[in-house]
Amino acid sequence: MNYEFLTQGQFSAVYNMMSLTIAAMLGSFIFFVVARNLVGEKYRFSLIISSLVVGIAGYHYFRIFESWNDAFILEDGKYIPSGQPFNDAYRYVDWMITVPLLMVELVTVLALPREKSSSLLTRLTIAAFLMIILGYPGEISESTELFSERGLWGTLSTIPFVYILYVLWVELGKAIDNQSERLKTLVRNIRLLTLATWGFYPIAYMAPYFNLSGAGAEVFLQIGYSVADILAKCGYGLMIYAIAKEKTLQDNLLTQGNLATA
Ligand SMILES: *C/C=C(C)/C=C/C=C(C)/C=C/C1=C(C)CCCC1(C)C
Repeated sequence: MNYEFLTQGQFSAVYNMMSLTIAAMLGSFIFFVVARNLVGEKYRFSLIISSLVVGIAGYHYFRIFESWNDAFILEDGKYIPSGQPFNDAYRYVDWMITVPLLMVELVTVLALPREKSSSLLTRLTIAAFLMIILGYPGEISESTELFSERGLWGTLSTIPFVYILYVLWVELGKAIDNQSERLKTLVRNIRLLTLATWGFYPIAYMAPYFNLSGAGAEVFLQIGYSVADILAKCGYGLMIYAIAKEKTLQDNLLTQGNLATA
């Protein structure tokens, strides 16, 4: 840690935000488990994956929260490092599992033709995994120079990141061309949410380049990660649910129509 202490306000802001994140993950977990029964059979798998994602993230946040709590002790009204390191590595372990799963949620809920679906699934999950794995060596390197290990791994990790955005915008757009306007809007929205929230992580990664260090930067990063994680996992899962509901509705209308004309 490159700072001497946190004020009580700084410590509590992170503490409370992490606690809120655990609550959001647990609440979403229950919601997705129950909501599985409210959508058509074809879409249940996506909701199971949504519950898995928030379940895994909820557990990791619990560990991060504990680690934060153990990393400081209150002395003379200030929180000073206790000597136990704050273990942030849980985040990368979490992303390694949950980020590919977020891609699975999206592709499976669209119920595309089998071949299209498996091709998208394979490429998106591998790219998501590579993006996280490649970022990690840079994250733990101490260097703050642009042309350093951090810069190198960050750049490598950005390649699959850009590839994912390309697939979501160009290929996925084409794949849902024949779907209803309402569904297209829902997919457009979830794509925007993905871009807006995923964009935070590489920006946070670059914090050392902007000389963002010290207690204030740590507090900003921890709160930023928490907000981004709630939106990218709970909010995202809710949007997946909305897509599943819409597709269920359309499937029902279709069978009713077929029955009527039969
Ligand atoms: C729930 C957690 C999510 C959605 C995490 C997403 C993480 C990323 C999009 C991370 C991306 C990175 C880069 C594009 C370059 C620098 C290294 C990373 C891993 C921070």
